[in-house]
Amino acid sequence: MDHKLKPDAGKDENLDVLVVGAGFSGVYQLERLRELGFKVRLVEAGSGLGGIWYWNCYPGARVDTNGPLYQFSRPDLWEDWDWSEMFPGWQEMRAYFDHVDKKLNLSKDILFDTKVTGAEFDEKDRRWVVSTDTGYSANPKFLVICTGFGSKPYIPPIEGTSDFAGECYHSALWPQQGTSLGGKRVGVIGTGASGIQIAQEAAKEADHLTIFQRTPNLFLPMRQKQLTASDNVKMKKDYPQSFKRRRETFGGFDYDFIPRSALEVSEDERLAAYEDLWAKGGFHFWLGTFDDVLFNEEANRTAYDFWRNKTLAQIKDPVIAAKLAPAVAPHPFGTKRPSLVQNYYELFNQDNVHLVDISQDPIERITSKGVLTGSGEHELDLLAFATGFDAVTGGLTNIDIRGTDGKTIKQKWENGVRTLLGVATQGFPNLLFAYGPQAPTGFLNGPSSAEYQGDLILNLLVYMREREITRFEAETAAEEAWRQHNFDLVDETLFPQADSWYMGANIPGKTREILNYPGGLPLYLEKFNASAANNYEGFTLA
Ligand code: N01
Repeated sequence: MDHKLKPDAGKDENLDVLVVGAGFSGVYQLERLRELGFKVRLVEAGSGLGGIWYWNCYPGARVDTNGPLYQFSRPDLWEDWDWSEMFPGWQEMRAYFDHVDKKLNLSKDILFDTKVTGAEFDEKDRRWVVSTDTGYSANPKFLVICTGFGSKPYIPPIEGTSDFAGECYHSALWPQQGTSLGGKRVGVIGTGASGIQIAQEAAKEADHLTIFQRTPNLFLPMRQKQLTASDNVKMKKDYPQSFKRRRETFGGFDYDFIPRSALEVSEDERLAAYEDLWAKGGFHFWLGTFDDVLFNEEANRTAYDFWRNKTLAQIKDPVIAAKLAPAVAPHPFGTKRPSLVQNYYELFNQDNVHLVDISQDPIERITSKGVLTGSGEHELDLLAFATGFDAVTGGLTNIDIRGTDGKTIKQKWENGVRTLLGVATQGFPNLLFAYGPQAPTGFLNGPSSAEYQGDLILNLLVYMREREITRFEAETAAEEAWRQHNFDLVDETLFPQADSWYMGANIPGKTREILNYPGGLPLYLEKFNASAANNYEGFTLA
């Protein structure tokens, strides 16, 4: 039986909370708010749960966190759930969300296929007036936006795109019914996590694959593993410890940086440590490395050199190898998210795979037949834009959310983001956001954020209810101080050197600034809890 609510044009007049978005954060909010006795509804633009895992159904879309940590920590949700792979694909993530839905009976409180288009704060009633594209509206006391870091796809304005006669999709807007790559001439623009995952699948079946690379990205070995029932039994014994450990680590994983400088150990010791991290796979070589690699250029260079040697060894053609792993690092290692690969570099040893270095051979335009670069026309049947997102802020600025002075969040943040503790912004009372800007977000495992940051949001709502407080608003001075704190932290690191989405630098015209809290989860929790312990210092409560 389909127990999903259908989109309707109804109105919810008496909600305590409206949650927007049914990814990890939104689902966590819905379940916990219900449990705490709030009257809550969730609105989701897609037809199913999963958020990023609903939209990103391109071939090869896959988690970059080892599955056991990429799930909710509640035992009743994992006790009878087994993972088939260490790094699950999007289909398995969707099945997982279905499992969670069945267990928690979430869908009965979710309006699917309903996109929130606008929200305005009604000061008189101290309620938000929320509108959607289906006519459904709501007047909740609080609005909790969980649209995530990647809900606004970015398609660069390349001349002629609409002339292309073949299939053309952004990675995050892939057709839900799928499309075959077999026997086709496939082109992929963009070599971030999405681009290389599509490429790895396309190289298996496509007649020909052309990868358009602007900047080499520094990928790490995933070390995928198929999991048996007994692997799952074994892993489950460790789950409680691993989940507990997340709170103590920078990225919400069950491992952390080595508390030593890469430069204070002997070369042999350093190489042995790097070999070990490399062999472990996943993000170990990034978030489990020496603790100055992301801070000190010389230390970083040792990681880059190691990475480069490992990478060059996988590619036969030295000209291609130099484009994928150049002698001069395109950015300090780890300052762009180092996506995980299964066999990406080896693809270039195949006859049907071709790399176009568009930094040297730029795209002139897209034609009806394919992509025209200086060296000629690359004819294609399918063109994938894996060109990323207006990340971190796009999910919020995309909605016409108007605050007390009638201005939108987009207008407020035109010259830089201002938030208090990465969950609220002045002028927008009773509005909270999860996995958004100036919170650990892109540095943090998604489910860890959903739970840890989620609890901070819930605590605030409970605190207010207990004291019959009906309005909160971030204070200007406090959010300026939070912004400065983010800047002070990032200035100590190498992150500002990369044109990454972490820095808002992947979108032309976007303010270049750190968008993800660079202090790690423990410090973030400490700062937030200090405000909470001081009656939510920095918020005006009324
Ligand atoms: O996007 P990206 P993504 N002309 O921004 C290129 C998560 N994720 O969707 O580097 C030509 O990383 C751009 O080039 P350059 C993960 O957190 C996770 O791949 O700017 N090219 C770059 O190569 C990830 O970090 C998984 O020079 C243009 C690419 O497009 C985040 O999502 C899977 C261009 C964009 O890379 C984003 O990843 C997928 C232009 N005009 C995504 N504009 C998992 O594994 C941009 N590019 C869980």
